[in-house]
Amino acid sequence: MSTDYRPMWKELGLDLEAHDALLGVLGPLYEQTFTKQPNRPAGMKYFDFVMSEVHGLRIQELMDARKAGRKVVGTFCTFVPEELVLAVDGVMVGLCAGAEFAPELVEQALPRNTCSLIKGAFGFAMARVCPYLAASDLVVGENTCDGKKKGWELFGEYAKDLYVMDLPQVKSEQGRALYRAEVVKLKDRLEALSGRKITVDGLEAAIARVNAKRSAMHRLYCLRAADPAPISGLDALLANQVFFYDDPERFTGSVNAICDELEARVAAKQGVARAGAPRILVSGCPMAVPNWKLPSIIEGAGAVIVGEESCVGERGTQALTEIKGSTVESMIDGIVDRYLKIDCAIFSPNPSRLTHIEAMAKKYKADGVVHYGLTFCNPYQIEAGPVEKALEKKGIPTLRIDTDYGPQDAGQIRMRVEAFLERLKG
Ligand code: BJ8
Repeated sequence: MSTDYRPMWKELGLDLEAHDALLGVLGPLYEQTFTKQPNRPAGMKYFDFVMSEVHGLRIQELMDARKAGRKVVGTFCTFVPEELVLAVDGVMVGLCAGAEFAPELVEQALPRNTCSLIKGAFGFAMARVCPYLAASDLVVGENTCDGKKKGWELFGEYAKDLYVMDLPQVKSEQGRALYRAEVVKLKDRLEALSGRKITVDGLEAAIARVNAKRSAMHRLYCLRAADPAPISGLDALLANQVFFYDDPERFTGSVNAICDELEARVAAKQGVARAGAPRILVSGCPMAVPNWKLPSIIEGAGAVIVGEESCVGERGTQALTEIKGSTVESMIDGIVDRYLKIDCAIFSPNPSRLTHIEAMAKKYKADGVVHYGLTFCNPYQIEAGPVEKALEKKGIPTLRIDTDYGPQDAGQIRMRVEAFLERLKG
């Protein structure tokens, strides 16, 4: 970081010593994971810059937005419609949850058998090291899995203002009605927070802005179908992660610029791995920054990841929001329809997720699927069994990895991944 942001972090109430310790780990981890990859697209320099300033310049921008009267809304789930936040001229950001921090504090509040993602969110909050949380005027939680649902009852202590959306568990007519009512309640809450009424024009423009971000990602995903793959899974994951932090227009422009470069690479048959390298689709729990453990192991073993069936990936971005009708009410219907296509494992039953995994495996010519479950994540770990069985039955080799954020099992995972790649060769 080129500027001294310590006064800003102090103003935000961060624990400067703990925050320094976090940055001291994050910087070298990023260097070691990303910058040494061979044949990286030149456009990834933008993401290197974003990551180098993820607690600096971007936070400064959020503070400037707040000074200009805009509201910052922090979230942890892809079910919170960004369109509504943008329609009140707000800024939406994903909150830190991708690393373990201050476990001794966290385990005073949460049981040990809580997933790393929830523990991570609490660790960053309790240790006061997440500037995104500190800069958020409102945090929107959501009743998805039991861990998050009960966690929100405690999380309010660490947020300026916490609002919890209810979510259905079943995609039925009643489920849709419940989600729609919750979207309307959130709209009312955001209007009250910002002092701005959502208009037809404002909502239409907001939908177009979020769709543009998603379309740029769709373009990137499609290019990964090429063999040799023009971009690594790690770099594509990074773009998926930055999706939640960056200014929407700047992000869209940067991803489209990378896609221009990747198109030229595909035409010239240039890739990040050799043609014929084993191609892996990763499916399962979301991977928030800096959770790069499993992709590093997979690509370090000589495979290339060609898709992420994940909320930090194609599950989160897969459908565009249709601009329905010409009233705010009808556009809300378009938003509800789009978000209810997200195949999160908290839904029961959840058959469309399997259909999506199969379709992605085919589209990106994956040789195998690695299913990623965070330890103690009941929804994804329970769904992993039937997903594995169904994929194997269709001739798609599948490896199930259940892990947490810690490095202790990295060696064991590496061995299992290597054995899986041997199986793919056979
Ligand atoms: S829409 S996947 S972002 S809920 S890993 S906290 S499920 S115990 S993150 Fe998610 Fe929204 Fe669904 Fe997507 Fe619970 Fe599992 Fe932990 Fe999880």
